Amino acid sequence: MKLQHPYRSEVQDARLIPLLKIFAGLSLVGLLACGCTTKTISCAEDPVPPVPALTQLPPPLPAPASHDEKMAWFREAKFGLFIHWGLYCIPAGDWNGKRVPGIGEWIMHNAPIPVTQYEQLPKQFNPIMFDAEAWVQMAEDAGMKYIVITSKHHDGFAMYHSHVSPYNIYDAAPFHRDPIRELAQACAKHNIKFGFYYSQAQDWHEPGGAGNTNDFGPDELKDSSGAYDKYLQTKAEPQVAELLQNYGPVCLIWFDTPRMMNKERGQRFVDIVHKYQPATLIDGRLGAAGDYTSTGDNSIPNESVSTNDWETPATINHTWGYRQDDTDWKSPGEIIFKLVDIVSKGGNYLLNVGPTSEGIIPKESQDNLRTVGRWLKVYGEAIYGAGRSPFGDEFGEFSTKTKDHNGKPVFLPRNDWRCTTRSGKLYFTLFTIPRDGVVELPDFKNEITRAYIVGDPDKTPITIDHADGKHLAHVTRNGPNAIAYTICLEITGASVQR
Ligand code: JFZ
Repeated sequence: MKLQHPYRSEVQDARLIPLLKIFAGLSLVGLLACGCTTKTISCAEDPVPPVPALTQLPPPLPAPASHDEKMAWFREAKFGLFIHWGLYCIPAGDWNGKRVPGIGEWIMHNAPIPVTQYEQLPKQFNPIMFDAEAWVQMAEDAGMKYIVITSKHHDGFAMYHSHVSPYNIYDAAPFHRDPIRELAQACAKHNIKFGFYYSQAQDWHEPGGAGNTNDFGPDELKDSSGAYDKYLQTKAEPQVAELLQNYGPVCLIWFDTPRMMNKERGQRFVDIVHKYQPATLIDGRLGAAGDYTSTGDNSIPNESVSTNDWETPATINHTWGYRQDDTDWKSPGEIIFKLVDIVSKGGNYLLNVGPTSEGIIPKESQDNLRTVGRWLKVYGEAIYGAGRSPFGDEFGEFSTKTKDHNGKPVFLPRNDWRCTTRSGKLYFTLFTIPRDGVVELPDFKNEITRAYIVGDPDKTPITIDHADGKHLAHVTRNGPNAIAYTICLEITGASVQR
């Protein structure tokens, strides 16, 4: 049974937690077998997860010897879990009974909610169903290799136990736990890389932070008066230093919306990262050079990118932070297509979930991600550490007729198949298989020494005809794992000869 939204619940008092736990325990022994004691508390199906004991975290990683060494895990990982979790999941898209349009984590800005009202939210933030182990297990089941969570979003509220500002989940909320610490621990146990989103420039809670012009006036004034630098030096920079010192190895820091960041300010963050954890990657939205680039949200390039490492941050519905009205989930098939598409163009896919104020990742996101994970169990060798497509025609082409509103030709994507590579191997993931089972693949001169469906333990040969400047693969439709098949063509030579 689903828990009621705590925003509307009567049970918001920390003093009730021990009671809740007793109820949960009792429910386990069957005394409450028929369900909940109140609408808000646990029931037999949903026991409150135990609070994990704190264990030692592994030390940070040593300084990498080269950029390639630094990027190695990222190039292998390909698929990561983004988590946007913060106070905004309490209103969940509604404020004072009205729906506030826009992405959920922007509700303070969009409503707008005055800072004096928004800062009352922590008092009712008590996500007792939060279970770091379950979240990380879900990421693992989904085949994701790294997790990036909002340690502080634009609203300025730290989701960890910060000693720099009391505006954090440990000190200001009845929860009185550090979910980031618990996640760091679970990630270490499951061998999943762990990193942080940190909003360095925008901080709507601080007079000197960028973005809150309603409460604190125009940003230019904060810049010229020195208030912005004061905010950076007394909150943002020390908080980033905390995150790098207290949570074990940090795989990356995902800075964002670099308003008023200049070279000098950006460099201060770079220096902090290098000082405490030289192996930590910096994304492309700091305002100073990072280690890889982030595309626009949900945007996948039309072509292969060979010049730099990159990542597409993407939503699984249409918001990052939880909104109760957004239930338009991307299907497992859509997610798999995007993942293969991104990998075939040389990038990573950082796919977001928005947990609720109870601490639960919406079930539909979990189900869809787990389906993707089952597919990856079979076809993962075409994804993890795989290289870009040596072709390119499969991505589509610009229309010669249709123009967009800027007068530029529209790109017409094709999505019949995508190709990823490992040395001596071409992986064709087939998204459309014609009725006769004959799939047209591009021409190349290398000899095919073996062809089979990935995951087939016998590697039963599939027929590939080569004639008239194309390859024709003969495959069976509607076999197992039918969301998309990946076939492997083993070829001679170090690279594809066209
Ligand atoms: C930012 C945030 O404002 C948003 O709340 C969310 O955290 C998202 C992941 O990042 O929004 C952006 C930032 C950059 C672009 C688009 C949305 N961009 O470069 O296209």
